[in-house]
Amino acid sequence: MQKIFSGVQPSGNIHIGNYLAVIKQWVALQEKSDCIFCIVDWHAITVPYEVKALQQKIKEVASIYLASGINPEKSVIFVQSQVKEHSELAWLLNTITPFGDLQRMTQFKDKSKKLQGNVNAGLFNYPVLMAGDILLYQTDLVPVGEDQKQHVELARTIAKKFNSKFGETFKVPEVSVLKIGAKIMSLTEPLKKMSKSDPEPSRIGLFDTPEQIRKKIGSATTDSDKEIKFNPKEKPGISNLLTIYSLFADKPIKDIEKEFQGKGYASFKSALADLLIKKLEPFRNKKAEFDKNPEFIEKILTDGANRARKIAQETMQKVRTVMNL
Ligand code: AQP
Repeated sequence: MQKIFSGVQPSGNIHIGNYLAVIKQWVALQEKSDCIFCIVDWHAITVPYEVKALQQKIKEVASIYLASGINPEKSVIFVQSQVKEHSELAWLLNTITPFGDLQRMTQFKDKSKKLQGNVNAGLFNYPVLMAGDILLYQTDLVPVGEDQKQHVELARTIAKKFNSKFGETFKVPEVSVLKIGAKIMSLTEPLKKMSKSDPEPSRIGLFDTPEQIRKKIGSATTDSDKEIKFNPKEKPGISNLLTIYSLFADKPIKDIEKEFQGKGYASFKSALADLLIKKLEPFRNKKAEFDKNPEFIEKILTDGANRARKIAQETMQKVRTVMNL
């Protein structure tokens, strides 16, 4: 069976971009693959974070995985920092990763700009840790959003370099990025991607209340004319909303354009808010259920870490042998 690895950072409120581009794909993949879904807390601390809230954020990501339909009996769900081999492999891979390759990473440049130069070495080395995450599990396929594609490509380069230097050790993973929905844009600045770390009301969180959803969709940036037409270059705002509608309704964009022909933005936005309120209801309900029973999530994460650690230790044994460590 093909092996899948992917993850989400517990770095804020998980939004519909994270869900539509990635988590939704996982649910279908787990039927036919061996899946490992990680909560990548070591990545989340590469930028300033709220220390006291971190464990709560980790539990929230786990609730989202479960509420989306990830089955913990089939798939492994675990927290990165509970499997120490991730940091060990990252260090070793650092020694074969060219500095220049890391300097070229778009996400590093974007995040450095956001942090106005207040950047730590962890953020710079983030893609090497991510390569370690993927390669530890002999992964075949990594489903990610558009913004993480470059990092998976670097993981491929690192795997090939390691194999040629030390002998066949790692599988070289493929990347999987959706054709539509791989980059959901900000509601307030539709030329930028929706991001957990951007201020509200730029995103819809999976636990947002119906009132918040209606308000944010109502105030989402659109364009000066009134036509509901998909044209990301000229009408980025409405095109982004059409993409979100299409992915939640499982309907082609062309059909939605027809349905709202001549109806104007207000009526389209109201229908989109209704749809999101309905589709996100299970996330709110499940979260309330899990909040009442924290031991349930803790048990799943402990079991998951034990299963993940076993695979990771096997790979590390091979790595130490070929590197003569
Ligand atoms: N706007 C997006 N549209 C589609 N996919 C997205 N992803 C992130 N933003 C969008 C994908 O979601 C997965 C998990 O993301 P992450 O937790 O690794 O963090 P990120 O890529 O840095 O995304 P954020 O939401 O912008 O988080 P912050 O603000 O914390 O940096 C990844 O596969 C990502 O591609």
